[in-house]
Amino acid sequence: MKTIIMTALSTLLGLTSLAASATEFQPFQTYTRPALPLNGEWKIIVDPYENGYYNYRYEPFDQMDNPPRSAYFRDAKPRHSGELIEYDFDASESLTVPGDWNTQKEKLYYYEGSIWYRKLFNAPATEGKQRTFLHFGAANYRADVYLNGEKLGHHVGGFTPFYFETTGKLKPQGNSLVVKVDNKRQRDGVPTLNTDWWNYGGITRSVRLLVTPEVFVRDYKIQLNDHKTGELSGYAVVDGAGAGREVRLTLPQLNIDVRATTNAEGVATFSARAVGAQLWSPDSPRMYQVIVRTGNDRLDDEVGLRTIEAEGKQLLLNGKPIFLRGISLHEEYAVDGGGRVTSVEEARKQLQWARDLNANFVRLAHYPHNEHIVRLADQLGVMLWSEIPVYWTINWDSEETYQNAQAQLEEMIGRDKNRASIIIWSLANETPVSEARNRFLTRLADRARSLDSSRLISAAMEKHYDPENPERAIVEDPLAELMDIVSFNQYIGWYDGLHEKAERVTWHIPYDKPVFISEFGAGAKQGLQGDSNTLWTEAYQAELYRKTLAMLDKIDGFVGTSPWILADFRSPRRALPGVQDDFNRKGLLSETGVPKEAFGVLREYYRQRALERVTVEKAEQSE
Ligand code: GCB
Repeated sequence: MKTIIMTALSTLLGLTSLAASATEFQPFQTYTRPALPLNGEWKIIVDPYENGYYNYRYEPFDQMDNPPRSAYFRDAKPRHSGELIEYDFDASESLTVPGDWNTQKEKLYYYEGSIWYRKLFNAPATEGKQRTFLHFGAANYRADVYLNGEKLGHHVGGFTPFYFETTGKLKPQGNSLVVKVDNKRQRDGVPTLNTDWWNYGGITRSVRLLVTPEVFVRDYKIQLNDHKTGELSGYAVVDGAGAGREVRLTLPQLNIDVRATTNAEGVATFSARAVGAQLWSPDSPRMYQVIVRTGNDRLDDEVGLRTIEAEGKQLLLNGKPIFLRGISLHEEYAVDGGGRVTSVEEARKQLQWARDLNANFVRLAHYPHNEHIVRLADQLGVMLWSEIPVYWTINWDSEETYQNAQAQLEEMIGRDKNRASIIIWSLANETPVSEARNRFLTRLADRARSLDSSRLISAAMEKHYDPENPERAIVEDPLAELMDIVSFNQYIGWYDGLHEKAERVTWHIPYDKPVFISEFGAGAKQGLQGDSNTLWTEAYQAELYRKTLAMLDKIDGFVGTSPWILADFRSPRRALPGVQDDFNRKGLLSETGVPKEAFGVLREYYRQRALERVTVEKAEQSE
């Protein structure tokens, strides 16, 4: 039985009302739209006590009818020599946007709290009824946004986009945009207090000002439903229109040119047939131009067409079995002391490292990464796993936490649903089994399926041992029933015995589903030589890779793996001086990109895997 069930397009139409505030996020496809970038230098005030936000009775200024000029978002200057204003953005220091604050100033390396950002800008020229929107790629973790002293809204969640309409709110010159970014970790947050990555704060992705016509194409989706017939379906969401508006979808290279009419929510649905389309795959990442038009608005994009299915224990890309030669990745580029990835070039470098490993698949851990890397993966033919930071010990009992996780899921899918490279949405990582957690993740899985029927759903689960046989590993979790692919992390040879244990362990995975090992690994300090039984040496890590890969090869239904991890990454949990120094050392590369011995082991394993597939395909062709 195919585990992908087509969901009626009508269930997608929860995504339709007008964009008003970031707290009611409706997807907005902005990447290919022209925009005024508001990147570069922003003035900042570091505010650990949130003095610019609360008065001395701890009452928030932005909830007062007339916020005083001492509120930092008023961006005030003394009007006369007797006016007391205890801040001054103009005279303050600066940070670069996009970017984390931790790696830009030494004093902010460990900072967790609020920083106020301020940018002055002139409005772009607009005509007639054109509309304007301020769009943020991401800010970690909570952002409160103010324009010319007025609150536009706020957004929670560090890795997904948000935006506000600013039509009628811009002055021709000298607009003051103030953003309070707060990265304090929260027990009820997503993620929660405890993770294994650096809590980089700041406006970490681009800020852009978009100008659109009064009525414009805010969002669209196109998907290939059947690789044999070329049947496509999709929809476009028109903002500012009610029913009866014509929308035109064109894929010129496929001679597709269809028209549809919006319903009362501004949604137009399409179906079409892609005759003779070349399907997207890692070997041939063919992209097709897409144009969605309404009135004088036009959204340009490029998409790959592919199907991905789980059938029994097989994973099928365009109907053919595929093995995921993967690697996990954090959104970090620590070369030259850097932190979060901020540019296309850095994202490209990360994918290039993955390709040097002969990988065809990358797990973007543990939160949605920047849009650059997802789009580059489309172009380069790298399949992706994208996940939300439902990690370890989220507060499963809190409805607010659930809504937060669901919003992040919707924002992730909303942004990236047209990217052929993404084949798996992952909902959670290493979460402890309980009734409350099962309920939480069941709801999330239902939501993900209702938004997107063209991908697989998974979650990184865990193994346990048979109480009667400590070398019989079992993957059994009620969550597995809900998933299209059974994925789990395991650390035999690191947190669980030494690498020789991998030679003895057998696996019991009682599902008729593909099996994916989403993590394994060992720490090694690049350059540390020694024997293969000594922890932290390159030799130990390399030996662990050899033994683990041999073990995984014996698992029935093994369709791929994304070992942990491509490059060493910062984590405050990693304190060991001289070895870790704030870095998780499970990278196959050092944080600056120098390969360790295990890099070569995995590269060779993947080379063989790729060759085997070519051999099978050749044999099939000659049959
Ligand atoms: C895991 C986590 C990952 C950690 C890794 C480790 O299981 O999913 O986030 O960084 O182990 O190195 O311990």
